[in-house]
Amino acid sequence: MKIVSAKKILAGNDKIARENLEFFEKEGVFVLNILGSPGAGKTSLLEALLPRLRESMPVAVIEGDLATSQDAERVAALDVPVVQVNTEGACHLDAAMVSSAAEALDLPRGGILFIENVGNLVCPAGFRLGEHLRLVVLSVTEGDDKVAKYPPMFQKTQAVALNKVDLAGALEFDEEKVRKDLERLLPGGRFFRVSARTGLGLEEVETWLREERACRFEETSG
Ligand SMILES: Nc1nc2c(ncn2[C@@H]2O[C@H](COP(=O)(O)OP(=O)(O)OP(=O)(O)O)[C@@H](O)[C@H]2O)c(=O)[nH]1
Ligand SMILES: [Mg+2]
Repeated sequence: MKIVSAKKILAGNDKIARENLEFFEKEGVFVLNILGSPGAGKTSLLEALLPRLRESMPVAVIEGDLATSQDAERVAALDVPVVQVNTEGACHLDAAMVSSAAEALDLPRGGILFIENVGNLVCPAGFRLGEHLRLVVLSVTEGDDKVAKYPPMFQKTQAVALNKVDLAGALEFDEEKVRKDLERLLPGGRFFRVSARTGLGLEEVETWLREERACRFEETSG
């Protein structure tokens, strides 16, 4: 009987992810991997951010879902280049899928490529895609215990956006608890309070993205 260890599969994925990152760097593309539960508001956040960002830089999106092209259609409605990956059952994107999708995409050279991962708070955490940074979208409707209960997702990101804060008043959501759990799991990580619906907090996310891109791709003069 042949047994393939998960470690070997992850090592294979990491190798392709490194190649993806090299390719994106060569092409001048800053890449953000967006993760979070189904329905957290990943696509809604993109719909709110893309029109703001593309005023000054090219943007593009890779959408990951088990089935349908519904999220890609939402992005395409904004006239933003987009490729939908259907994982046909897989609960996360992997680096090879991103490599194929990038080949099919009009690359946003000098701008930002967003990758919306499959909605899932577990599986996508272990699979690097070739991204520069990760952003986990957590919504108040999921409950304030999710950071503590799903640690890998929150340990392997650089930033968390707490979304749907416009609904917080209708829920018993303890934001202090979430902040404390994050300080423990992700010390020094960025935290944004946002509402994709009202636009609250989006300016901070936009500024963060611009700065993170600039510090990697824009040479400092003087
Ligand atoms: N009130 C409120 N609703 C929101 C907000 N952001 C998203 N929603 C709603 O939440 C639902 C799910 O949003 P999506 O953006 O599709 O979530 P998603 O994370 O992309 O979902 P998957 O791709 O299926 O994982 C939709 O009905 C949105 O209108 C928000 O900030 N406030
Ligand atoms: Mg979505």
